[in-house]
Amino acid sequence: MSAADPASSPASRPLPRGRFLVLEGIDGCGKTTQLEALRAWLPGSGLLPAGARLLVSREPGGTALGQALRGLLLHPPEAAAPCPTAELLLYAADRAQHVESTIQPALAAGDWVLCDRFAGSTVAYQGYGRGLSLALIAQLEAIATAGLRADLTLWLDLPLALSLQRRHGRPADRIEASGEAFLARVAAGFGQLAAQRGWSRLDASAPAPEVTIACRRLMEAAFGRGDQRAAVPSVALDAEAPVLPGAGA
Ligand code: T5A
Repeated sequence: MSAADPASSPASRPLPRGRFLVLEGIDGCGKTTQLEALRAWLPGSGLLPAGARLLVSREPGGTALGQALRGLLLHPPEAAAPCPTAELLLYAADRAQHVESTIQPALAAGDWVLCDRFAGSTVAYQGYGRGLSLALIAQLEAIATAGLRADLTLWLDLPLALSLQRRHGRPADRIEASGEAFLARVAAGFGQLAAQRGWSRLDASAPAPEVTIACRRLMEAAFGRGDQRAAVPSVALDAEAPVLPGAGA
């Protein structure tokens, strides 16, 4: 094949499977802030192969079904608030739909997916927080994710007191309103999970720009840069589906 053959150009070669990146941590730890910074930086970072796109998503709510579930989970009418087991199953349903219809197809096409929360949040909130069976949660995780694991999970570690301070004056959703003892168990659960699953820890109490630089360094260390550099910056796509009637924020 000659060098001039269009079939040999990088754009015509099938892309390698994409990368799955996840941000985890307690409420208010700065995930949304860092997600936006990474959404702006990653496409031109040189980490994505030429032609790969960046898909930005979240749980719950990364699909149309997930948007409806998000409303039921976080802002249900009082009479419709789910009990802990129903809550667990709704998060699992959101994840199953998200993995099968959005994340796996994107990764298979060679695109990268950056996601605000994934399966670790269920272990932290429904397992350590609500006290539901960790063995049952592991079974549900296997079903909902079909074995998908993140290539890199960044854990934004923030003391609970700072999380509460950052959210001061903002209306709490149903999970955030579950009380300080619940949130303390969730925070401790994230610490255990990070150690068990080999997550990368960031000090989320540092100023946001410093946290962003630390996130970038971890991504560069994990995925390298140089010969994969895209000739033109990739584009960032938003996986969030339109809000359905009755679905809250
Ligand atoms: N949940 C989720 C479960 O119970 N089980 C599950 O399986 C899953 C997937 C999701 C809720 O659902 C629960 C967990 C959650 O309670 P959500 O709306 O996605 O709800 O809630 P959060 O993920 O908690 O999002 P938040 O918006 O509350 O927090 P973020 O995104 O972590 O924080 P962010 O970036 O919005 O920042 C909060 C404030 O702090 C400031 C920001 O400007 C903002 O004002 N800030 C900083 N201030 C100082 N220094 C920094 N470094 C800062 N970074 C941000």
